[in-house]
Amino acid sequence: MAGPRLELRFLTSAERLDQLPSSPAEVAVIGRSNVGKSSLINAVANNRSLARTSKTPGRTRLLNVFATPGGGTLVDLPGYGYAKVSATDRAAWQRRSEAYLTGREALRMVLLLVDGEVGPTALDREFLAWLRGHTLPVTVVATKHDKVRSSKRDRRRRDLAAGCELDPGEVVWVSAQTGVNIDRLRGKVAAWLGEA
Ligand SMILES: Nc1nc2c(ncn2[C@@H]2O[C@H](COP(=O)(O)OP(=O)(O)OP(=O)(O)O)[C@@H](O)[C@H]2O)c(=O)[nH]1
Ligand SMILES: [Mg+2]
Repeated sequence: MAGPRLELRFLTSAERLDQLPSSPAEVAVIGRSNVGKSSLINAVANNRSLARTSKTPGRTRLLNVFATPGGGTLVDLPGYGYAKVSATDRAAWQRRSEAYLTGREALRMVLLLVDGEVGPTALDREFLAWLRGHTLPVTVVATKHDKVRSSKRDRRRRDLAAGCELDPGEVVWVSAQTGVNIDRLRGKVAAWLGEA
């Protein structure tokens, strides 16, 4: 594959903010369960077996941390919105995620993943509003570009962006499967991590 490289290796899994390693710069990947967070990390790193992906939603339960040779980190956060999760687990997810997002000093960018075929959902919009309310830096990344027919993509892109209160050009729409726009996103991630 052409374009910039971003070398990432698995560093650790943490349950809480205070268990995370120190980092000079961090990018967090967050979104609905099954939206394609782990697949996206693998695509960006060009390594299919880095982050565990699954057809079963809710597989990623910990904060999985990946690091570049320069020390910058990428964090794969547990997904939200999975119907079969108990109210107690949901509350725990919210508490942990909010603690992480508001307490992580190294955080340079939150990549909010939205399913390109269906999103944003009500929960995505709620979460985006919460991020903006806390003035956290956020980039909306739409996933699963390959699942929308090319004749429908312009419309879908506009609707998705409008649902996020963004201009269509502000949303990066990728596919972990075909690699569309992965180079572009990789370049951005590298810059946020101070690798570019
Ligand atoms: N067609 C297509 N399928 C994708 C794409 N990205 C992910 N998927 C599929 O979507 C499912 C979920 O992908 P994951 O990467 O495990 O999703 P996740 O957001 O990490 O899920 P959790 O860890 O459960 O929150 C898997 O079956 C993937 O193969 C994509 O770009 N295109
Ligand atoms: Mg995952």
